[in-house]
Amino acid sequence: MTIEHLPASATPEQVGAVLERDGVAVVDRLVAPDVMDRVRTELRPYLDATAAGPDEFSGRNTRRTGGLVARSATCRELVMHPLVLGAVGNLLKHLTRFQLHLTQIIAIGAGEPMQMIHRDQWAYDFFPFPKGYEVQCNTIWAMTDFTAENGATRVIPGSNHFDDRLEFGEADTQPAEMERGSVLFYTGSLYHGGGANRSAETRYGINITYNSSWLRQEENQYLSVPLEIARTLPVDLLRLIGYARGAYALGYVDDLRDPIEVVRPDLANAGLGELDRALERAREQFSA
Ligand SMILES: O=C(O)CCC(=O)C(=O)O
Ligand SMILES: [Fe+2]
Repeated sequence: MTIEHLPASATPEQVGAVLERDGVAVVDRLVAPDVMDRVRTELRPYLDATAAGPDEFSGRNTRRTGGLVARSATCRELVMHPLVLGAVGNLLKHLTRFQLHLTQIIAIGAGEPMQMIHRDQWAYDFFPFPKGYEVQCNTIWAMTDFTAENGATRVIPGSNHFDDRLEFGEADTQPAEMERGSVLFYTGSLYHGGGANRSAETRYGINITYNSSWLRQEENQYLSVPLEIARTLPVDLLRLIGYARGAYALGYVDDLRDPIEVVRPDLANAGLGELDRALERAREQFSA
């Protein structure tokens, strides 16, 4: 089984269908290369200041720079990209709501060995989710070209249907090669890992992931995005980073108040639904 590549004109339904079947899909050149240059310019001081990982899983020669919603206006556009929100919404359509899980530039340095092959949903203390019940959908945008040599993410297409807690080696996997500006989608159930970087250059990917609003976020968005910045963000994005109730009541504030009121008192009693409307707009855009 090979990694299916779709064109930038693909619909959320098409991406969602491939994800349901294979657990992985690449959309080629979804944004122009200069978008990736903008990200690099906005984040340069943070990228330069980030230390390498503390353990083998994080990568001792890999730097992970987060807080991208607070730090990069261009990353906010990637987080809210209509095809991404549409595809994630499609894969996770059995959920009342999904949220932003983490934002991270993953810079795999030259010489880094392959990361352990894993499922990202193991983050939830290895809870054995029923097969086919997806709780997470991930993206990695190629900031540099992704090649087999420089550490393109290694994936096992179709492994979303496998049993849990399996172990794999590099030979079981394929590199998700793609050009700069392309985006790799994969489900929380897909076996994958960062590739070994056997080149002389650093491989940069922008990992932006989404999960069920009834699970905890890996990156604490309430603390990563300072309130004074949160107050300047569009409501759709605020909802997505967590200022919304997950399902019926999860995350309310004191007297059953909508958490968005704390950031935007002017929206008191606005009710649920902005993210849903954002998804609706994304769908309309694609059916037009
Ligand atoms: O950087 C990559 O290609 C993948 C990294 C990854 O899977 C992870 O850190 O969970
Ligand atoms: Fe992962």
